[in-house]
Amino acid sequence: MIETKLHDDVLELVMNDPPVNALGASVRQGLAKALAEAQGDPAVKAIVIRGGGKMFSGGADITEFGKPPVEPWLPALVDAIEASAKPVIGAIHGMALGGGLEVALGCHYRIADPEAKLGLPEVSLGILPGAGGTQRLPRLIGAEAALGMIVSGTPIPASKAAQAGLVDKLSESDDSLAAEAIAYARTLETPRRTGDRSVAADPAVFERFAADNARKIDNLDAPKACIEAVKAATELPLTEGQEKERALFMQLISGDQSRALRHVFFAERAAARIDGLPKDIRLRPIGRVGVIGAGTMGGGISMNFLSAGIPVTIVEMAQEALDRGTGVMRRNYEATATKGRLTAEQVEKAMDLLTPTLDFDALASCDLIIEAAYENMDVKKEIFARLDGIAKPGAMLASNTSYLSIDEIAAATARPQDVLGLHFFSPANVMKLVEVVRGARTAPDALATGMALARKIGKVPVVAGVCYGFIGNRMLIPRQTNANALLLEGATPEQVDRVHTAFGMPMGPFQMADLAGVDIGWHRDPSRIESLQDALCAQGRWGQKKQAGFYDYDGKRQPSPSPVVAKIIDDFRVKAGITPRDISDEEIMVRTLYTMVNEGAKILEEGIAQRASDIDVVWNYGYGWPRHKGGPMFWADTIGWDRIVDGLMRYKDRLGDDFTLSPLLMQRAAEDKPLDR
Ligand code: T1G
Repeated sequence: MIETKLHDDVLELVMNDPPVNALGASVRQGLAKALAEAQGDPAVKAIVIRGGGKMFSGGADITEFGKPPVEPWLPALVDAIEASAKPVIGAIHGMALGGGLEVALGCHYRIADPEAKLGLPEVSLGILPGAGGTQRLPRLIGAEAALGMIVSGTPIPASKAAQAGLVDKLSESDDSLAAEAIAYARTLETPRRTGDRSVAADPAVFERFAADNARKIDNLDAPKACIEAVKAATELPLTEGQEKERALFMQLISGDQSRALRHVFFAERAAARIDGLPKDIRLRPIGRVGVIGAGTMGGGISMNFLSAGIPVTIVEMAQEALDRGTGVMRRNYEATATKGRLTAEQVEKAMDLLTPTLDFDALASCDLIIEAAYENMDVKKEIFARLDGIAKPGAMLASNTSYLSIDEIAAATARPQDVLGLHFFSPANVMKLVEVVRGARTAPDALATGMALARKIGKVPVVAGVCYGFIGNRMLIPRQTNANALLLEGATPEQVDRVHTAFGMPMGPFQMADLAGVDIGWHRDPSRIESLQDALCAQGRWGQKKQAGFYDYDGKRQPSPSPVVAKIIDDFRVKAGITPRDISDEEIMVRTLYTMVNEGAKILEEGIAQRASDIDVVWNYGYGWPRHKGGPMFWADTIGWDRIVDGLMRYKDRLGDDFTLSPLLMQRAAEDKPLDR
């Protein structure tokens, strides 16, 4: 765990606990022991602490949280490093995050590889730096800069850390870091303890910071605690400030929000695992990707691969559509460059990898072909039948369908083993989630390749089985059905949406319908009016794109309640003989959120999702479920499955004739056991 090497009079301590040198008990014990021995060793004049493998350290071992603490605690270890009578130098490469950076902050000096990143991401786990970070970082870089790092949780590059005074020296490179650290240590005679410093700040700094960030940190416990802890650093000596930090840390770590955020952290990583598949399964090489359709989805999908340096052949039926699609892609890249997140060269490099063509046969050179055409089964089957005769042997054929059966599409080919779903979420070049849909006959290596490729292009992939809507969109069905029914029974679009946004969703069902397009799935016959959607679409109320949907929109796409929609709803009520009634927010919650959880339990029972936490990942990354509530299934665990069952039973008569309670959900309520354990 801790490798010690004596270089003449400099002792090098190397943390070796792959993959991230998490500061688990054995690493802490090893560091503490080596440090203590070095104090009494006359041969040692200075000490260097370094990380083995790919980084300095990814922080405290999150898997230890919730278990009985094992000595030495991390704060005590950091204090011991700072108390060393001999100079201690942190040599940072890769990443120094959380407790890892706090170990470096306990060191008297810091040297870093120019490519290294330093950060305190604890806030993203619903906690705060609990090993002195909130007290030492402000003493090194000032309160305001420390607030920014700690409350955002975003790592900074070593070059910026050096400018800020967090890093004392930059090495020539990663390779020379170790040797340069030893040489640097020889130039240092005495310890320089950060804890001996003080830091002053106008109290108004903290109020202003909280006010400026109110919208982002509202409803969240950890950011507020971070601000309080950094403020304490400007008012208290180190030890008292550390006591304040500890108290805040202990409050946060046992709270629901931190439990939920840690759940999301591990759930995302668990989703990458495909049960039953060998970890070292041989992947198919993907040198070129073909995309069929240059519309919103096809263009967005293509951008993911181009940005990852993977050439794309994009096919359309007409030159005008092809030109429009490639034009949108270029404009998207240029917009990103305008924000400084891309250079002009990077834009050109990405666009140079794009081969737009009307020639369907050009797809013969592709290793993966993604169909992003019109959401119609006949259209898709025709395309896949045609692909079957063009694509090279072993090429993977994927559909971006958001609901339809991959098995039925695969049956249109003679190579069902090469067919899978890659369901991107709109806008495809932005949203992280990809549902990787495994057909009954999808080959394991094709599935594994789809998962690995999704991660390679920066996505969060989740395996889904075949059913209507897979995981996410299938759970939207009961939500939307009940939301529409609630409108007819007396609720308004804004009331239903407000229940969801107050819960923490970025938008409610009707705001989402207006954004995505009310006309999705509409039969396009304005004379046929059988539903609210039909009525709205017949009047051209197709959503934001038409400045009118469930809401009216001004020129800046700002929504306002629509008297026209209110009238449409009233007319429907009269026709259906419904007398509107007052509807409570609680009823809306049960009928639109509890029903989603019930559907999630069915998805789990049917094996459509591998595990409950995968369903949470889908909702976190595909629909903006508030991460501090973990995800639909984690949230149900938190509020209690019995409460879900009770709520659904209370409104059973209003949930529609085809509503059934998931047996798994009832079983968990009876046993009061979480789904995944
Ligand atoms: N503890 C335990 N396991 C960890 C871990 C950690 N800190 N970080 C990563 N892992 C596991 C991860 O679950 C995965 O496991 C494997 O390592 C590879 O991770 C007192 C209390 C460092 C940027 O928040 O952000 O310090 O799935 O796939 O893409 O103030 O891991 O293979 O079984 O993510 O190269 C603060 C969390 C902790 C950083 C590397 N630190 N980690 O990314 O690999 S709290 C963090 C990350 C703290 C102190 C407080 C990333 C990474 P498996 P990976 P990666």
